[in-house]
Amino acid sequence: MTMVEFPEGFVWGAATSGPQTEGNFHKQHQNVFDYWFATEPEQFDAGVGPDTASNFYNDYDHDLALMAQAGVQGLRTSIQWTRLIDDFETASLNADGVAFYNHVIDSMLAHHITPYINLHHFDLPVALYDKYHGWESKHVVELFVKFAEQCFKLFGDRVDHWYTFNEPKVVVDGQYLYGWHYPQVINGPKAVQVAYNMNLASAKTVARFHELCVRPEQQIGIILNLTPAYAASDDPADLAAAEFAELWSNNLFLDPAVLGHFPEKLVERLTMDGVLWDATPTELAIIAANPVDCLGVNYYHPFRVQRPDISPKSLQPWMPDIYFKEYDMPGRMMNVDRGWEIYPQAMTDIARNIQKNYGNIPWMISENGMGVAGEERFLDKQGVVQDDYRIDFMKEHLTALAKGIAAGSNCQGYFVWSGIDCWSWNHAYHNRYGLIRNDIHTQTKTLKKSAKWFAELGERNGF
Ligand code: BGP
Repeated sequence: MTMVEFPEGFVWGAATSGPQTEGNFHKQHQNVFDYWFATEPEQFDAGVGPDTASNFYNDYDHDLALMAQAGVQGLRTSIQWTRLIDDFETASLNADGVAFYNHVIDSMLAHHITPYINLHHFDLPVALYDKYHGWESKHVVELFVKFAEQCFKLFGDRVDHWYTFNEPKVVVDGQYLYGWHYPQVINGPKAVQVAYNMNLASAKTVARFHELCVRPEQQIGIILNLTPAYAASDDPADLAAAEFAELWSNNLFLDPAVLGHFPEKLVERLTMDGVLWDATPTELAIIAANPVDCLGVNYYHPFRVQRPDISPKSLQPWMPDIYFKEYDMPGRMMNVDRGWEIYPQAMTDIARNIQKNYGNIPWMISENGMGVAGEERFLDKQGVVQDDYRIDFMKEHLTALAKGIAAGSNCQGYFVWSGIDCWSWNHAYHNRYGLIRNDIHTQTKTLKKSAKWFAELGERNGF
């Protein structure tokens, strides 16, 4: 009996990204992660970098065939700027890159997998960091739009669903605040400018998209990691911390992308602190005139916060942490391998927030999934990973999502992270997320138990 049902036409998909799957075969340029691995391999789990990843460059047709078997109806992946473009200033094309992405898109269509193409997944070309300091520069904004324009012209005949960025907030946090990602700059005011420049780049890309891709079914969105900020208690100091955390972590990208303007309270606060971004009236008018058509939401864990324990003056230069501190809720359910709290209820809260405050814009879950270490432990005699924990994780999150949809939220799909075990940023291959196992020593790929479950989920449109 089907107990949790989804609306007709709901898309059951998977998500991956270029830098985490392709491998660096025939790639002209390095992105920031390629460069970081080449210079500091010790920053990556077991010293494993993205050079082979899951060998998607060579194995894409086979991978897509397996994903089709796992019931994947749509695949969200990304085009690497460093693979498609030869000269970043002019956006001249790399012939091998063009051929590769053409083959991948054609192969997806041949396997009845709808392409959802994202243009940036943390993978800034390192040359643009060296020359212009990357997203700190408005010139890089212009270069990104030129790259996007090439993608629309080359692949817009077959691709209807596009995204400007994946999790731009992670670029702000990882590259400019907390040192998780190269270039490990720790500087709040620069982070603020980077956030603004990425919002501007997204709006300019949306504008260009609407000039070039005019079929009514063509849409462009942005993918945000919308983690609701929950206060540790009802104490006014904790509530104030959660209010700022929500503005800084979610509304900073969500409001300009969907509503066309930055949240007033955040602008006031940054102005008071003397760290507001440099923006011109013309740029703000571009942001106002070019909201996205749809949203992708990545959700893994909640963001719990409490009052900060540092005085504003003690942090120089400015850091957003003067307003909040992360909080580990006692008794929380954990994914111990990844160190993330498991809290499915947030799916309902996200759905409600989009419905209530963002005009019920069409959206989908563009990533959700469970990363587990040492999955060989769960191989059965037939060599199938018995990943019941992953099935349970999806069931719990889908149940909470279905509640939001039943209440009227316009969620149109669920894309699991990930289709096939892939390379992850700092953690390399430590945690596996795939519906399909990848033995990285032999590059042998096999369906896990969750893949079969996922295929049934799509057939029944529920479970
Ligand atoms: C998201 C990224 C993905 C993926 C995922 C899992 O933030 O968009 O690229 O990596 O997180 O996280 P991790 O790989 O760090 O375990």
